[in-house]
Amino acid sequence: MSSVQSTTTQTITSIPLSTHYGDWRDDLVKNGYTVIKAAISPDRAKNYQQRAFDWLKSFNTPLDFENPDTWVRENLPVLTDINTFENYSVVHEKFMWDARLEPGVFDAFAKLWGTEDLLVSFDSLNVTFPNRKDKPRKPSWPHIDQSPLRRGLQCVQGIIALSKAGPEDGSLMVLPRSNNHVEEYFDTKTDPMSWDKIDWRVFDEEEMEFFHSQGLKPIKVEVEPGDLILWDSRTIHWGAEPEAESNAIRTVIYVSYSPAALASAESIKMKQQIFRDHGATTHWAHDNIFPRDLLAYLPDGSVDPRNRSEPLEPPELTDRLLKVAGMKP
Ligand SMILES: O=C(O)CCC(=O)C(=O)O
Ligand SMILES: [Fe+2]
Repeated sequence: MSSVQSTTTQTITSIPLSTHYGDWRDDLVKNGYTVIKAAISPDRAKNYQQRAFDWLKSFNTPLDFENPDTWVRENLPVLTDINTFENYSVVHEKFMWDARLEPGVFDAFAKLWGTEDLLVSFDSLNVTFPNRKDKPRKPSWPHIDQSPLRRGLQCVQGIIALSKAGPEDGSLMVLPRSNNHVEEYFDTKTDPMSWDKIDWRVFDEEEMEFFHSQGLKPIKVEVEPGDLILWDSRTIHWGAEPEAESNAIRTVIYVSYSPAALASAESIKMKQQIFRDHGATTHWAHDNIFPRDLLAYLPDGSVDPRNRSEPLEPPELTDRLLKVAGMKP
């Protein structure tokens, strides 16, 4: 881990949103999540998926997208246990920036926040192969990406779907309306001394009972390529791996924008350093800026000789890119 500390400002006030917009913003506020259909055209989404696959192929392993026998760790660059790629500067590859900057994605967040003066997260790529032969399916991992110390809506996360997700496929699971119950849960069922500053809180099965007893039930967010899922970081969620019947290679890019005005000078400075390093940070864009490892480590702890400190194909540094990256006021 880098020596740079994370920035976390617990004091910022929550972002007020109305519940009477008459569009998807109402669902986001009420249910804690929403899906914007075809934020990107399906053809463009398929093209991004192909570019993600080309990136995986650039490591010159026997990986073959048509042959499930080759869907094993040895044939893949280092990935996390939630099937995300965040090293090798992938976060700053042109295809990742192009997807983030797609007008349908940018405009959705601009509409949500009522401003085009936004910052974007430097977040990862997820490629999840169904029925991996070398790895058991990860059980559910319900969590939120906001500390109990922060109150109200402070971050809206996003997933750009580049593959289809039907009932048997890998996708985001959400507990609708849990965004409106987690604070009550923390206040009535937990000890404030246990509240951590980290914007990450996992719920075990027993804790989930509280929410189930309020009638909340998890659902899988089904999507078509090009759909944009948005959710409140306080909504309980997890990424579900594909079931045995699935043959879809789940491919998604995480993206979150928030108003630049919410970022502290310290957060901007940190973001700029991470951008120069071609590094990745958290799901958040304006705060909770935390550098992820720049180096890719193999399971034995050694640095992957395939490590890359810059993208294969860098993005064009347009005015908009530099602004949302925090490099230009
Ligand atoms: O991959 C997913 O669907 C969920 C990942 C996640 O928890 C997140 O992006 O915050
Ligand atoms: Fe999450």
